[in-house]
Amino acid sequence: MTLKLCGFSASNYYNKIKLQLMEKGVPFVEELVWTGNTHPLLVERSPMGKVPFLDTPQGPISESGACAEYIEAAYPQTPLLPADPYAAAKVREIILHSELHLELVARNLYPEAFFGGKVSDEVKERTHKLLVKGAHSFAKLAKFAPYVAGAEFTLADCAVVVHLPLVSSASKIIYGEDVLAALPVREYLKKMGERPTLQKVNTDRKSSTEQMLAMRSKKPA
Ligand SMILES: N[C@@H](CCC(=O)N[C@@H](CS)C(=O)NCC(=O)O)C(=O)O
Repeated sequence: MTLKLCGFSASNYYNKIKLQLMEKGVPFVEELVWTGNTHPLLVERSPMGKVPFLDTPQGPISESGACAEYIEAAYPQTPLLPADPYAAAKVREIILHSELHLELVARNLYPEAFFGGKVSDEVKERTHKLLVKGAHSFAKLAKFAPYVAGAEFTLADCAVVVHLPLVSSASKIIYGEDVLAALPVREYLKKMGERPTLQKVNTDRKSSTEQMLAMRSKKPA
């Protein structure tokens, strides 16, 4: 059975895994699964109803971190984690940091930044403090030399290349300033944008985002 990546291409966590699979040359198929529902086909495979999840020959796996580790272990070709345990831990540290202290924090702003909703001033204020702290500490970990964890393309690139643009644009829209402005994110994204794998992810992301926004606008309020 070919590995199946389930979810939709507008999702950054989905794209983190899609990029990993393409960079490694692992054959996979995509199953379009939207979220925001309790369809048994979704929650039986992803208990939180989130995407992405993988359908493997042995069964489903949810949570992108668990999916990424499974792919590295099951498909050792083109490893995206260093063999050295310390170097591998530093890659994982960047991924966790970018998700726990940047992307998941910025996510509080998405309803207003991207979906025409409203976020309270209190949430905006608290989120700003956390984002500034997260960005400061991310700057201590990220190398951008030229890849985020150093000289090699790793799993950390698969994560930050899809998360950082969302953090930057949400903060620019809500606060009028980019909380990541002190980091060379623009140059990094430009360089990464030369990769055909990321170009494919971005093309699919754009059409999936249009589809998602069209569906949302048809939903009754
Ligand atoms: N911790 C999860 C986060 C995944 C996530 O939040 N996915 C979003 C799409 S980008 C989602 O499924 N949202 C729908 C929901 O939370 O119900 C992971 O790493 O896979």
